[in-house]
Amino acid sequence: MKPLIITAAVNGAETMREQNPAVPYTPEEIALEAKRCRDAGAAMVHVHGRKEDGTPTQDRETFSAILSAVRDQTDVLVQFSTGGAVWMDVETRIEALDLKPDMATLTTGTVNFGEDVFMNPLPLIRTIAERLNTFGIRPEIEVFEVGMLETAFKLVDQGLLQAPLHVDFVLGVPGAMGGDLRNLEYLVSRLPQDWTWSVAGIGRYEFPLAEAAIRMGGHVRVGLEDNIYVSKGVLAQGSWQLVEKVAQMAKEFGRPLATPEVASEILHLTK
Ligand code: KMH
Ligand code: ZN
Repeated sequence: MKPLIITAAVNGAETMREQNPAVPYTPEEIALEAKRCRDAGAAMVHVHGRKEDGTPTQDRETFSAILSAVRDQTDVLVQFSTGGAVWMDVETRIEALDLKPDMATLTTGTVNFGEDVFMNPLPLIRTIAERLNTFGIRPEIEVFEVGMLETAFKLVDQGLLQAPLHVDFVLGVPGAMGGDLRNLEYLVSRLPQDWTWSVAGIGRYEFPLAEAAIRMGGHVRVGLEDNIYVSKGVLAQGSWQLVEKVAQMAKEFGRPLATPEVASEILHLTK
């Protein structure tokens, strides 16, 4: 069976220690968590920058420290967020891309995000795509709504993005597409055969959608960015514990886990 890529979204921009004390903020904490996630079965980590007090930052120096700290600890693939936090402008969001992470996210549309709006108008999407192309970084297309998939198709047609793409379906954000399994099935049905996909179920949708992705031949993202509980009412001790749970599900289903090397091949990261 096809190897399963588990991505650990270890911190995000919104999850704070007040909600779960295990959220890593500093580069050293992020690196330690990345190693634990790798040991639990993750092939990639998705990272946001944080200041000492947890304030989100996309600062280049912070990302540089994160990248070297993680690479000192483990061979896990490192994916930078270009989403940052809802209040950041585009240049802030992409100022660290010249560090050439293994991958970076690209959200292809604007969406309600709880009480906020995650702004991604077309000119901003083009700016990020061009920057990714400049540094030869493969994007992970973040799809919170079906229109974002249409935009990804259009950008491929226009030559700004190169197929086959990897798409991460983020389902269950309040105000965006919900975590109903039928939404995932529909989105997957729209993908060209040679594209790859993962799902990030938000909150209580994390594990049901992970289970579906394992069964459907997709890949899985879990982590404290998306969900802080390992089971109903029980806080996760770290993203590694969420990874561990998905690794166990994969084992029971008979899907082997992708190493970073295998994940690089599946995601066409190897040049
Ligand atoms: N923090 C969200 C507003 C990404 O990492 O690319 C956006 C986000 C997406 O987390
Ligand atoms: Zn993120």
